[in-house]
Amino acid sequence: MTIRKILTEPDPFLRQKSTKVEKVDDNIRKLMDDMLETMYEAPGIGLAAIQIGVPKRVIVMDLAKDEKKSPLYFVNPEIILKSQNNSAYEEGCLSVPGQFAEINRPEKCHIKYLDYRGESKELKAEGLLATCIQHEIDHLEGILFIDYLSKLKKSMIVKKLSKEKKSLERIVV
Ligand code: GNR
Ligand code: NI
Repeated sequence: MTIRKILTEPDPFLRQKSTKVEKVDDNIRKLMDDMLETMYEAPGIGLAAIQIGVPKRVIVMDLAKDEKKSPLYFVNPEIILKSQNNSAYEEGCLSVPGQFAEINRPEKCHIKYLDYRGESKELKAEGLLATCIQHEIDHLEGILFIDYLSKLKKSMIVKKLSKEKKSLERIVV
């Protein structure tokens, strides 16, 4: 398994729409293994393939609070039902480092996806699981949580991240 670099805003790659996986083969499983290791190392509770520069509809997650790992793998996830009522959750994103904001999303959702073995599955999600799945599926469409903020708040965050990136580049070069 390999730890891969996580892309951060502003990076045009993060705005790309990811494409459907035709078949869950060993290459896709290797991608999921790398994503999981990268996510644990970050650390984060979810990661979409586009965040490591691969525009495929693949997501990994692990919401376990204790030491015991319980990885979740989602290939070609689709939301098949959303609850009418929303709930707010303080969100963060590995591609938007150091920034957090309350985001409103449907409280519950049902999704359909392929698992690690390529088998078709359905899942009823609520709470943090529902929030995280919707956050990750947004990544597959090129959407970041800061897109839901006011223009002003979003532009302040993007400006800050651009500055941080520029000063980092200066050190690296
Ligand atoms: O690590 C993460 N935490 C988190 C917290 C609240 C809502 C969503 C998330 S996902 C985020 C990791 C990430 O950026 N996934 O794309
Ligand atoms: Ni994210």
